[in-house]
Amino acid sequence: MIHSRYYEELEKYERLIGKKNRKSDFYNGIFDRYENPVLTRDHAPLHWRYDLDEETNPYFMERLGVNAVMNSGAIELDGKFFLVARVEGNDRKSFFAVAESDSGTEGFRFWDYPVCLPDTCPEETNAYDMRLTKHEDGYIYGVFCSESKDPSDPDLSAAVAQAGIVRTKDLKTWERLDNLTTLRSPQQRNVVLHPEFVDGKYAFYTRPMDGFIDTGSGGGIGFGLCEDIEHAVIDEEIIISRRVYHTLTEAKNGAGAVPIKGKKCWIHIAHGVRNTAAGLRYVLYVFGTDLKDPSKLVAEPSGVFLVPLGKERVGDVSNVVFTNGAIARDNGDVYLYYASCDTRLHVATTTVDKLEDYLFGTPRDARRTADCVKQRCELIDKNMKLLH
Ligand code: M1P
Repeated sequence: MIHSRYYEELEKYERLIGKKNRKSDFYNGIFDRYENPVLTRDHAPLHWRYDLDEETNPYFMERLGVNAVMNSGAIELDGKFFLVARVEGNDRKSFFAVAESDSGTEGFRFWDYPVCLPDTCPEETNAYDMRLTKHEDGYIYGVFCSESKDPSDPDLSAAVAQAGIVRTKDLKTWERLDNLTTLRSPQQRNVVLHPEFVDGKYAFYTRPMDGFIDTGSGGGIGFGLCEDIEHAVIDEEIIISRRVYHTLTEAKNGAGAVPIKGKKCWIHIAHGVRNTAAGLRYVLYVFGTDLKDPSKLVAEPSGVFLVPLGKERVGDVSNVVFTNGAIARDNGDVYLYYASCDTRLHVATTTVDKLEDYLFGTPRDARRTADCVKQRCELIDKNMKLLH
């Protein structure tokens, strides 16, 4: 028999899913934030967490709790919004699960079962942060981090990050392909597949790194081509968004959402990391690349795009915002899904036109205080003329 407490919890759950989400009063002219997160640990269905049977679970205890719901790939299919979320169990293992909504800003509901990917990598301990690419070859690809223990290092936390690749047509049946091999970089995380062929080849944004945490000699976000997606191998990775001293990318950076095709450029929403006395701080930034040659940087506005604010600053890994999914609709509306502190998922909305105005209208980083203050004084001078 179903435990009576289930019905009480179900009512709370349905209230949460049905909660309206409004734009918050945050303003910067670039994007709108929303009052509530779109996915949290409480959005995980009760039947994933509890044994509902009164006989085997007399205290109606969570048997397999969910700790966090965060970094999600995003895709629009037949006018609906789908997220492939990173769900982290109480056991620290992450898995993927599809949540869908009609509006994109509220009402996300998980499907009954999480995604069960073909288990082809016995050494893989953890899988997370899937980017979903609707590729012009007709498949939807999921590229994610496949993490395993580093067998060559006795340190218990020594791990290896690789890019796992799967594909599907319906988010239900998934085919696993070989992990990406990058001949010149021992580890990879934050790998994104470009939606179009480039020179007749599959194009990936990579993040070359020497170690699991530190990117070491990895200079930033890379770009590489491969012939065969089923056995993807990249030889050369060229750096397209560099790490730079005393900027938001100083410690590391990584590709985020699948780039959005604008009118003037490919729009990339990525993350940058710097080190502080309070630990690593992750923020989002935006850059643009050439429509014909997506490896060529054409717009690099100065500074941060989206940072953790207010309640977003606190969570399991504080001072972090991270994105691996955005949806750009045919009418130009953009839904950016970003997680805060590896704990919950939010949405911000904007448009392709606004993003391009931001990309080409925001000054570049002047790199030195003296030049930055000059840049600001020029803006003030211009405004003073208007104001007086
Ligand atoms: O904890 C913050 C983020 O850390 C990693 O990003 P990066 O590889 O750039 O350090 C990722 O594991 C990501 O999942 C996480 O949100």
